[in-house]
Amino acid sequence: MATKNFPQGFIFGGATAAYQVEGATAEDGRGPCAWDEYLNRPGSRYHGDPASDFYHQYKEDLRLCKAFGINGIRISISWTRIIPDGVGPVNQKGIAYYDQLIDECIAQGVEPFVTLHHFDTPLPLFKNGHWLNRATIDAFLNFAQICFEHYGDRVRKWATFNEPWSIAQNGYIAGNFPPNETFQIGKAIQIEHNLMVAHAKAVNMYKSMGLPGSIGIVHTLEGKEPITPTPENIHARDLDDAISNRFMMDACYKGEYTPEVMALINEILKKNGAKLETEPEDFEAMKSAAKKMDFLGMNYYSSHFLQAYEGESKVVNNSTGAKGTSVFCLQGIGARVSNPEVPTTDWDWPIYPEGMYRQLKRIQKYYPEVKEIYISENGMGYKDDFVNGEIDDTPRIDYVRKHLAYLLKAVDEGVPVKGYYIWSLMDVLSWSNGYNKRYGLFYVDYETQKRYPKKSAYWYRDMAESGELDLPE
Ligand code: BGP
Repeated sequence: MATKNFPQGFIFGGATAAYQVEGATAEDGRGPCAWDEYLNRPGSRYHGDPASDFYHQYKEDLRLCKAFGINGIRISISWTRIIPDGVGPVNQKGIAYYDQLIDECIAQGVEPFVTLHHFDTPLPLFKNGHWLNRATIDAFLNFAQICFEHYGDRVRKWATFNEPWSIAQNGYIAGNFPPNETFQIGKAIQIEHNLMVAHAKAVNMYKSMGLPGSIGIVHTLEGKEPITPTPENIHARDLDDAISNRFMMDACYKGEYTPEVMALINEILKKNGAKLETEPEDFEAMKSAAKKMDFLGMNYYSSHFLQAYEGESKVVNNSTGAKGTSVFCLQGIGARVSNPEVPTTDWDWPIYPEGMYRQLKRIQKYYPEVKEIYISENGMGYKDDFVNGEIDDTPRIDYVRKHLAYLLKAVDEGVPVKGYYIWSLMDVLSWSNGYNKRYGLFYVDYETQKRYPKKSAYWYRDMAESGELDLPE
């Protein structure tokens, strides 16, 4: 089998997020986040406990990382462990937990990549308007400052936010994240902007503190392609690309909304009877932060195929793995349709590895300001079969291998990708699907919380140790 080398110093990572792995939602003074209330509502199919019990088992997970050649881990800090009400008194037990976790990462040679906000907004702030309320920005900056002060001596990679677009889209358009609103496209754009302001101010604060690490953001940058290259479908692609990707890439790396992208956003706003509110100081913060950005974290799972669409918004979320049940049509934007030539997961996510390469090349073209890129999430949701303690997840290996082959092609062409964090390190709670959608290198038996390496874990270990990818046929 032909092989290809990874660049020297490449990070072979595994990704997690606090709420999806820690469990222990009521321990040691942690306050509730929006997801606690949502997943504890009557009729909820699953809860934030036990998740993967990382709160207690992080040492075992880091031992497994080391044993399997994994030299980087994405973790996030639960805001309500540090500040239980979102604002106000600091919880020393929360501070101590992340102290120990970060120290253990370093002791095991597994570099922590720390995200400040991975969807888990404190419940009181959420109830008070979430990211539509600018007071949440100030509360976030206070939380960020505490984290930088406590952990900034040891953490070398910080991300302000995970996937602002998912916060906006899933919470206000698709309705499968709290607050479960649907088709509020104007609110979603306003939230994107407010998150960009919070991000920029946090970057500026970090850079004023003289700490030794680097800072960036994690965006979900799904590919956007016209289903057929008609001018109407290409325009639908451009609209979806603007609201999902380029609006916030502009904010982070150019420090402004470029006229081309803003024209597309204005078209979407107009067709949805909405208006964006901004302050002059927002742009001062964004301009200054853009020059200081050290890296981009890019999450890539899939690409969407766009068709022109003139009707009202309608969305059906496939949250159970019933293949072929998704619908996603947005007023003023377009319809995401299935491409018969592209396979999908059971949750209807198109599997399109070439899309990762195409997206990396688009970043190289449109955002030459981006100095370093980490693929901060990529992986395959799968209903793994557990047979006598063994898990043969060959489809996941194929998925990752194909994406990595395209990643290395982009590297050959000068795209500065420095690492890859598979989603996920171990099986975790899936926000809108629960526990039967598994992504991990390590299988978690949620009854016993015992970990079992999957076939993919051994494959990943051999690749990390050799620094070579066995290329797909
Ligand atoms: C990303 C999130 C992760 C993770 C992943 C898989 O959007 O950053 O937290 O959940 O998607 O998504 P899902 O669990 O919905 O399959």
